[in-house]
Amino acid sequence: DDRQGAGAALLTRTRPKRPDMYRVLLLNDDYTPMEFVVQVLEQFFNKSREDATRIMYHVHQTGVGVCGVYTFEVAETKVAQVMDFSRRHQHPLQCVMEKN
Ligand code: NFA
Repeated sequence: DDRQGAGAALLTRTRPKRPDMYRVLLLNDDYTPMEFVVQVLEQFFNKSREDATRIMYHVHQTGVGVCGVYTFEVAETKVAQVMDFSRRHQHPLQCVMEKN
């Protein structure tokens, strides 16, 4: 068990548990330029040009693709950054997160 001694009464954990992880996804649309999607993957998800291009074509062809897997706070931040960047450039690109 993960509780011990006086800590059990106070419901404190002694052993840290692995955090829930969240996939961050990009969704395809008919209007966002391919080059813009590649730029997003390089800038916000630290992908190489080659990996970014592969992921972009995967999203283009299948409708959805994984950009990365992060803790809740990091995933939330990535989604907000991509949505804000896309809106500012007037592209309809959608970025969402889902529990792993
Ligand atoms: N489907 C878009 C186009 O043909 C490119 C795209 C790829 C958009 C991946 C969104 C995500 N211009």
